[in-house]
Amino acid sequence: MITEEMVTQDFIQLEEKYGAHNYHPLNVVIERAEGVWVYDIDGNRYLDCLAAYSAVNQGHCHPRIIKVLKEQAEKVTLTSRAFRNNQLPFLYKELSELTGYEISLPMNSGAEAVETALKAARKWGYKIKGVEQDKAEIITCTNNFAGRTITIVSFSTEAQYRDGFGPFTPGFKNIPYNDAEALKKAITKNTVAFLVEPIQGEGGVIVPSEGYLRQAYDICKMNNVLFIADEIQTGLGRTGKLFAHQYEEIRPDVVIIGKALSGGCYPVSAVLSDKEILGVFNPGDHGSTFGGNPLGAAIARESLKVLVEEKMIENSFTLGKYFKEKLNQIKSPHIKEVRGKGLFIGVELKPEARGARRFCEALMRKGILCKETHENVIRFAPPLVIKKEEIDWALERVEEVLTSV
Ligand code: IF1
Repeated sequence: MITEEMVTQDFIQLEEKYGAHNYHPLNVVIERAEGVWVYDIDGNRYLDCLAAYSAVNQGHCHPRIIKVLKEQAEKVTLTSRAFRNNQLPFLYKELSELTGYEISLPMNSGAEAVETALKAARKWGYKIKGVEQDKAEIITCTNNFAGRTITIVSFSTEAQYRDGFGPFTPGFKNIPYNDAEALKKAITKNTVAFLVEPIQGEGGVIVPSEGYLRQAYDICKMNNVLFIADEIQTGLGRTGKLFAHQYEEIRPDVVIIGKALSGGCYPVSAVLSDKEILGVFNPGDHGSTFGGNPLGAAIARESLKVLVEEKMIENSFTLGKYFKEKLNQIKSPHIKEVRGKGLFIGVELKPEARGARRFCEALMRKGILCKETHENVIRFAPPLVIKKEEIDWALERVEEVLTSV
């Protein structure tokens, strides 16, 4: 019976009946969200400590972004790239001015931007570096997460993400994360790129050793190999800087962004680079129906503006440090390690805690929404607009759960 009076169970049954079961969500049915708070159909309020995997850095339904969404939606939403529109040129310009990269290529999902970067790297390898046709190799790290397409899961080391989806795309070589020596050994005359997350998100908020990204970057430079930073989750303020790679004073050849590029209001992703690399694309080489559409471009422009103007990056740095310090002070028999940068924090539990899921369920009952990653890690990644008193509110409950469950 589909009516306004449906209860949580009714929504769950509809999903179970008519939807593919490719997720196992917590049983909370969200109806409304604003800033760091989400509200379920019964009016219960939860602090969102996932922020849609860092797609909602600016906070849910940011008023300035919603206003632009509404205004643009009443003008024109999609022109296709067969014609031009009056929003995309400004997004290009503002992305270049903000990030220092000469040009960008807009797509929709993060995976599409990753695929775009991989295509650019291969074509750059053949046309500029001079690698033999169809011999290009790209090095990636174990425990990576870069999306769900067949090519991307071809270099995943997570069995479940690959199971049943073969045959896989050749030309990828995996090395251990945080091991510069392994990178040096893996490079051959056919290597065109190294794709790496500055902090591995899904891998369990794995922060590499100080200097790792710099060493890897230098090795790439010495071997004329493109250093590609996947900043889809770590970028746009999440770790307390505009990009997580900026903790190591490097300038990747290519930076991939997505998620918070649109403040969670529309799928917008992009590949940032310079003319030498993205210039390998000629008209007709690559594209997407929605890539660079005026609605997404207008939303992305405003999302970047509020991120900077409302000092969300600085807030992530300051309150992330505070959040992590306080989490470290919790005396819990379950905590193995607290790690992360800015408001990108992972609390790893000991194996005897028997997995993070039940702690996330207990936190949900106390009004906090988190998501476990890789079994034993609770990820705390709230919107970057969170206030200190909201973190204190959360810490009280996190301490209760981690000392009582
Ligand atoms: C799911 C994970 C996070 C990403 C990085 C590319 C992409 C992602 C570093 C692809 C996307 C999302 C996908 C989403 C859950 C979430 C996720 F748990 F899957 F791994 F964040 F950690 N690079 N991550 O994190 O971007 O195509 O999704 O826009 O698949 O359930 P996308």
